[in-house]
Amino acid sequence: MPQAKIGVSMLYCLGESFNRMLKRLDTLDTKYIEILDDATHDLNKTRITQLKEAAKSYNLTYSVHAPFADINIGSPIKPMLNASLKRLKQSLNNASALDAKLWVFHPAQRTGIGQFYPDADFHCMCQSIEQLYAQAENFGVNIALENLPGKYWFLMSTPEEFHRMYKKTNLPIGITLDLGHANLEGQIQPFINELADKIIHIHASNNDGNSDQHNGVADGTIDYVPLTASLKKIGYDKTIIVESITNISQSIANLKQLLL
Ligand SMILES: [Mn+2]
Repeated sequence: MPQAKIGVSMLYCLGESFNRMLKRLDTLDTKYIEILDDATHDLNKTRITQLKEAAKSYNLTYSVHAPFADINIGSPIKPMLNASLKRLKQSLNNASALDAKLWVFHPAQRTGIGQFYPDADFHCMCQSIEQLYAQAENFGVNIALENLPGKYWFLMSTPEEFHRMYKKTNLPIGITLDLGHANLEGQIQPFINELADKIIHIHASNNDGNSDQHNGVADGTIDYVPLTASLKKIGYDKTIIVESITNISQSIANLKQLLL
């Protein structure tokens, strides 16, 4: 039986120093770790060396979450778009240096002037995706685009938008299915039904269906019992990362109990 690989994102300790986060790596009940290359935990040569040493000591496998603060791959303002792409390409380079198995990134966010340029953000995003994909191929890094909630002005909140992006770019790019984000749109099951073969990574948290709370997996309106049953049904054997900011070890334990 294929089994999902349960891991954890270090997002929950972003408010702590990088060194404090580093010390936590051997205390977690999993070997699959997602590092957020942003803010206080942004990567550099020294930190990559430290993380690689930790991976060797504790037998860890990394994925890297791209920076997302003030990043917009669909920005209509050229200097801003270029700054985003520059930072993202640097992060891809970091993921490659870290031997990360996957690099996860966010789609475009609508802007206050987007309504005057219908669809410009979508087309700009597709061009950015093409650039990032080419760069990732050069670095030998696998990448996956994440679904984000439409209510927070993001594109790519529904399976239809992913179908449209595939049609436009014709790239075999994978999806990171964020269950919490999909819950805000009532789209969890549609994603699993329509795009099972594209989902190569999952972010697991929970919420009340209204705001993106990143609660532990047991704390919200997502019922993980039928959800994990449907993941087993499609033979999902890739990574599922706890991306909550509370109840970390309980969430890992819950997923292990449901999936393994
Ligand atoms: Mn996520």
